Amino acid sequence: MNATLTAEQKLELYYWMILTRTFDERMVALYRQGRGLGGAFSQRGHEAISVAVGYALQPEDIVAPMHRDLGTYLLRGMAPRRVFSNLLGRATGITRGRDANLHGAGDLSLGLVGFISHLPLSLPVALGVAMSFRYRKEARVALTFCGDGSASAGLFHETVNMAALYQAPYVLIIENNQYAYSTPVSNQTRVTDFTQRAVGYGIPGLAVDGNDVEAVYAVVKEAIERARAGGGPSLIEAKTMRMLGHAIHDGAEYVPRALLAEWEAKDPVINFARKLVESGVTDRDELDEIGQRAAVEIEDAINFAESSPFPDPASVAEGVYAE
Ligand SMILES: Cc1ncc(C[n+]2csc(CCOP(=O)(O)OP(=O)(O)O)c2C)c(N)n1
Ligand SMILES: [Mg+2]
Repeated sequence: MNATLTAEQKLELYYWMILTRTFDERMVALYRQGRGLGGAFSQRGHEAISVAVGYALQPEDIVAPMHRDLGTYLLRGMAPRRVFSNLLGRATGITRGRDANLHGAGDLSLGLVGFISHLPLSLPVALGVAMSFRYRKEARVALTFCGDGSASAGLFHETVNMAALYQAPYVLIIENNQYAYSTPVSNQTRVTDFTQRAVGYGIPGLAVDGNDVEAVYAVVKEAIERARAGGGPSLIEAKTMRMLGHAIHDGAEYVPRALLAEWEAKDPVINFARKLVESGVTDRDELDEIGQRAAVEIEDAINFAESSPFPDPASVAEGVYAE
């Protein structure tokens, strides 16, 4: 399967990467200024994964993202205005002010299953979706994410086993960002090579540099198309680093500074920009222009969100259950 990207596609990927990064930076700044509401989970460091996945999926596929998969939300067509409004608890947000982060924020018309806070419950839910595609003989794929920490939960094993047994059109990305809150991977499991788990269930397990958007795209695209063609599920471990704390309140003092510096040098957005220039795909001016476009879009989203109303208290009982 040929996953070669054209120059135009690479620039598109860069746009989504910088849009995701800019959204995240502005979100963090807003919270630090006391303009946020509730908690906020920075995805800094995860851009290549969430963007590549969003890019590799087809419109008919279904994805159940986690709390650090902002790029996937944006690529599915979730407008920055809607996401920012959600973070600020406004009536114009995805959950109409019911939740002030990305938890539960889905939209099935965009093929997005809302993130389920109880980890890793998105895994069996996405498997249910994949099984429905299989029963209906539809050439569609369900993809979901799991953290290095969530991969220790019992449901992870039950779900992967069942997906493998029934050869479900299912793709699972383990985002190994080295930490689960303050717990490093080495304190979580003796098997720190997560692809080995795939062996135990008889499905392909592939490791990929989660900071290389083109590499993630190639691996994920292949897994998606294999699943679509009836080839069954895949487990992909994308290695990256959570560059900030677990959430906005967490300064992550427990993360060695040297480790962060090591990963800072592998920044997925900066390195992709450099690669695009060095390989002659584009020049700095064009990248700056794309960055400007992203900045304008995000400022518009913030203005829209901050000037949007909070939900009417009288509507509190509306939309509590799935409609
Ligand atoms: C069942 C359950 N227990 C605890 C939590 C609280 N919690 C939220 S995120 C998190 C850490 C998850 O780590 P990981 O799976 O590695 O994902 P990351 O946050 O690193 O992306 C914890 C313990 C939860 N959401 N659900
Ligand atoms: Mg983690």
